[in-house]
Amino acid sequence: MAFDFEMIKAVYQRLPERIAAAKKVLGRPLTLTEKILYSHLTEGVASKAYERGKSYVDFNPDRVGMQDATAQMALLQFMQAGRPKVAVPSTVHCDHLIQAKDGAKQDLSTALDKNKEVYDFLASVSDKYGIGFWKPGAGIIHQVILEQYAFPGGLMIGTDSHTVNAGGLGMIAIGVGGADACDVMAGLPWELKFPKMIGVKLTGRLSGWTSSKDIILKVAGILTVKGGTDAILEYFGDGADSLSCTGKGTICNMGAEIGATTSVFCYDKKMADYLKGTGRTDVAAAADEVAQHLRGDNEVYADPEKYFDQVIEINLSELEPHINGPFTPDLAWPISKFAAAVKENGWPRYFEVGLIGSCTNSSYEDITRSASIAKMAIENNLKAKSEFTITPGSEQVRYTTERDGLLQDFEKIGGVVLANACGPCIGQWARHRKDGEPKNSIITSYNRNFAKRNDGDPNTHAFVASPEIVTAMVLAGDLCFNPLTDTLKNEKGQDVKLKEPQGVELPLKGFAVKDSGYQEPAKDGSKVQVKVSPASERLQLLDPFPAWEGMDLKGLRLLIKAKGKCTTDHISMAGPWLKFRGHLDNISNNMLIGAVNAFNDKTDSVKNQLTGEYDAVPKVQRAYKEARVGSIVVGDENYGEGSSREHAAMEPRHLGVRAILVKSFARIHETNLKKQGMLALTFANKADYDKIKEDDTFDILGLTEFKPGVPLKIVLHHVDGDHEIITVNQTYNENQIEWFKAGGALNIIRSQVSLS
Ligand code: MIC
Ligand code: SF4
Repeated sequence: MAFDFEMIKAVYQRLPERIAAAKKVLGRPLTLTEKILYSHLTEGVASKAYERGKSYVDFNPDRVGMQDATAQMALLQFMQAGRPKVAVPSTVHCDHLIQAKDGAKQDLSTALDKNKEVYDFLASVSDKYGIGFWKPGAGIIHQVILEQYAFPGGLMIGTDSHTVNAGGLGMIAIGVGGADACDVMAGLPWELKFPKMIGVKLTGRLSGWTSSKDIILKVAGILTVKGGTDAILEYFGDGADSLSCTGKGTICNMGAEIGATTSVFCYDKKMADYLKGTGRTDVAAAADEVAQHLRGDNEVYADPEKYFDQVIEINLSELEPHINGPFTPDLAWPISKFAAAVKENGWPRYFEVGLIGSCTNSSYEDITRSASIAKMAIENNLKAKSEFTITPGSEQVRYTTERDGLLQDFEKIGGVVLANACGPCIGQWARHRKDGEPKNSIITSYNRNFAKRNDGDPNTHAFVASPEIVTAMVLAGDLCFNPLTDTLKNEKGQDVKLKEPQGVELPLKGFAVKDSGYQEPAKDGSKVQVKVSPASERLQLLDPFPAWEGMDLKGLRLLIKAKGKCTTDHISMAGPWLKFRGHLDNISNNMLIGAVNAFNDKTDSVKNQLTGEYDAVPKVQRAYKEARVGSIVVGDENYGEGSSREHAAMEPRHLGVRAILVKSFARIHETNLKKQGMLALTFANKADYDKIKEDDTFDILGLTEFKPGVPLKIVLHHVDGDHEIITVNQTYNENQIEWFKAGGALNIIRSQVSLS
């Protein structure tokens, strides 16, 4: 498999010089984050120190990863950039579009049939432009990237928020929108606000029931869903070095849930072992040669408060297993307190499904630890009391764990092995609901648990835990069961106390796979035809968005004032809508249908100011578009949290929303809005959110003098004839202002290509 050894060697060759230069400009020892970022500057060797959390900096990433649900839009944009081939190694992974229903084999064959048009498009686009293609069933993007491509000291971007998983292999890996990926594939620099740095010192050792997942569940509880915004988490300490490479990956993966730009671990023996175990002995040897550059400097870790913006310390020896939820991944409960919380809050105690696996937790170690519990169950006449599903992260893991008899252990207690794909994690789940109470619970080893995410049902309370805890819980079917202290009754009426799970980090007989599902692109793609039928419901070529009209925006109507959590799942729901990810007009029919209207507490019901009637959000916006009336969306804190899907920015752009005004943004979503030529604004005074009335009209002033760092003004015209002026902040730099003026970043690339 092509893992670009030459490229990796070139990165390692320039590391020493670039790191030495960065040390000179900063005049102090460096964190690992700084070493990797400064050695990937577009300007080459560092000429100055960048301000953390402020300076926008251009980088050259080494690689791009795309999953099928976001790759469609990324590649539709790339096709417009006019380049014959991608400028950096890139891959597409078909993982999001496979629905879980009957089990791996049947579900995969249904998906191949149903999504044929999209898979054919992605395969041919990849073939044409030199992009590696991982077929449906090959695995989930982040697991495959960890196994095949990630390398210590590298910088990559990916069109999925959990791209950060590769931090487990010492890479700075960052989730972005498709437009960013398009720029990098077109050979342009990639811009990022230089991050702040949060140091996480791990001491002690994990033992017993506690696993790596519990570290990130704990960190999420400490930092909350916003606490990592614009920051990179760097893990260090002897506790960090003691974790398996895939365990490190789990921690980095779920770092997306605290809004972190990414998370990273230092190169160590565990990473070397994983590289060797996955057939990359030469990468391990090359990394060993520059090992001191692939870790932060010792002085930094000896006195972390001096170098990081914030330091968190966790003693692994004292860490309890955690269960987080419901409805938000940062509601963290140590298992000893969880049963009481379930009872106090009246959460449905007897859960219907336990789901393990996903890109977060499907390593060989995860599967062996969970299977050790399944084995104990078999030996003690215990069976799953709820439904139980297992999602392997890649064909390599699936093949190997089947060879080693582990998947069979799950099946023996009632488990169903699903396809190597996202499945229920992204709402691709034909869930078998029993009749009964609508209010219900599920428990997963995934990373996100927003309302409606897994099955589209707002009554489903989803909880997140490690796969071994989920497996143990499944034997009880009861959220109040604590495997550390409680016993289970088996089929013979005997009390059984589970022993601690046992795992193996890497397969003793090595990994194996028969058909990994990889397809190499054509050497010369110039003759390859990319076909998109004009009649397609699932794919639509993009038309450029119109440029800014050169004046302040006046007379805008309020589309919705969203109240509370408004994640990308609320703005552009996944599940059944994933099928329209390549068709902007069709997917726009889901725009903001999950957001709660602050004026009536309903979802998908807003006032059409032209008729005075309440109607569905996309319908009302289409009416404004037709009447050529611009509109504005108002939101709460951390608006756009979660996914990297740029559809959440493109849909409002396509339907004629002009500005999104919120208390605060999640990083990727804010950038996505800017890229698409939208105005992403925040209240200078958060209390002004309360001034927005349902029937207001809005003028946005100051656009003709749009400058970095200068706030804009918005006039609120109330229906009683009064008006108020509020100040709104913006974080656009010079470049981003040009995107706004041109009507989107892609319009600029396109004009550059036509000039050259
Ligand atoms: C997710 O976990 O929410 C997704 C689905 O992987 C998204 C990407 C998408 O919406 O396609 C993500 O995390 O970025
Ligand atoms: Fe897929 Fe879920 Fe991972 Fe997103 S978080 S990539 S949907 S498995």
